[in-house]
Amino acid sequence: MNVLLAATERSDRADRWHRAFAALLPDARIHRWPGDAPSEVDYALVWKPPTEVFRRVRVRRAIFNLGAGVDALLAIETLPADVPVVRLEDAGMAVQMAEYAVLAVLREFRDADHYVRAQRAGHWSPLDRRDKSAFGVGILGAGVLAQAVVRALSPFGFPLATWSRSARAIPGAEAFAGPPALRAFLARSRMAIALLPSTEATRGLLDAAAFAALPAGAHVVNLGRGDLVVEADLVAALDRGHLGHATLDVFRDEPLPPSHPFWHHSGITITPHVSAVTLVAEAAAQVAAKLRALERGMPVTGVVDRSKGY
Ligand code: NDP
Ligand code: OXD
Repeated sequence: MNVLLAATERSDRADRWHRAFAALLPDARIHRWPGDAPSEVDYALVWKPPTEVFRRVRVRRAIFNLGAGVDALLAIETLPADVPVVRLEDAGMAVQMAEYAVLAVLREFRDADHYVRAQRAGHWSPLDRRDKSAFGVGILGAGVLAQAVVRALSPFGFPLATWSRSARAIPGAEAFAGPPALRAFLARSRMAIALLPSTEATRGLLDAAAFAALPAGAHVVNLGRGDLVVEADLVAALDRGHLGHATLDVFRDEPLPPSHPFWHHSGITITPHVSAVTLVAEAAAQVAAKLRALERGMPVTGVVDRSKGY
């Protein structure tokens, strides 16, 4: 079996992927892009591969995306249309997303920033307890990662809701589905946490109209992809005081350019795409197990529906 590894973002990481797959797939010949790529392989294991990969190498069985989001891969015009694309599902990312979301929600609900500022100013400045029943947390998305966020937030007793393309019943969360339900979903979301993929239908979804539909003082958290948010509309909604805060982990341009206004906006907290990092050992084990299942003629989950874009 011939396998091509094209994970070229960082060479130290590519070495780690190579070692992990070599250990998990001892019968496979693992070729590295660009070094020793043959003209044909059975499987390709890729993360943000250059366009040239699919021009030079024919993939016969399946392409594994070494990440959960497939937007970058599906945007490659040379991606073969007839080869299944399989994405990562959880692989150690769900618990990380849950941690991040809980941190963001509790930081806001418990006024952590206020107390940091008060301590710095030497002020003893207790605030009234917030009304939890009025502190709706809405998660845009109801997939693998969103479900982990719902499970992690459930014990705290916030009114939880999800919004997805199709109706999804997740225990402990009110389910909203489809564009007609978006306004009502946003209107009850004091915190709105985006965990959507970037697709034709979701790009620019969080725009001026969406922000206006959120309650006054709302906090937007984007953990999905940067292009879900219309950046100028977000800054405008923060500047006019309708939105209280934004916590952003993903951006249209990554790394976020040094001159970008988000860096120094007092209403924005930034992290550098770390809400859920890909863990090489867990991810490689998942990919290797699916690859072996395909070799046995078994079906696998996580096959991307290209018509939906995720
Ligand atoms: P899933 O495919 O499991 O879930 C996607 C969810 O989005 C589904 O509930 C789906 O609805 C919903 N959705 C898709 N399109 C629409 C739409 N047009 N309207 C409403 N809902 C929609 O993905 P994951 O949970 O595994 O991952 C989600 C995203 O998180 C990834 O695509 C990636 O972009 C991002 N990500 C970010 C990371 C980070 O570090 N910041 C790390 C990993 C992933 P339905 O249930 O009906 O299908
Ligand atoms: C992913 C990511 O999609 O790292 O896995 O964002």
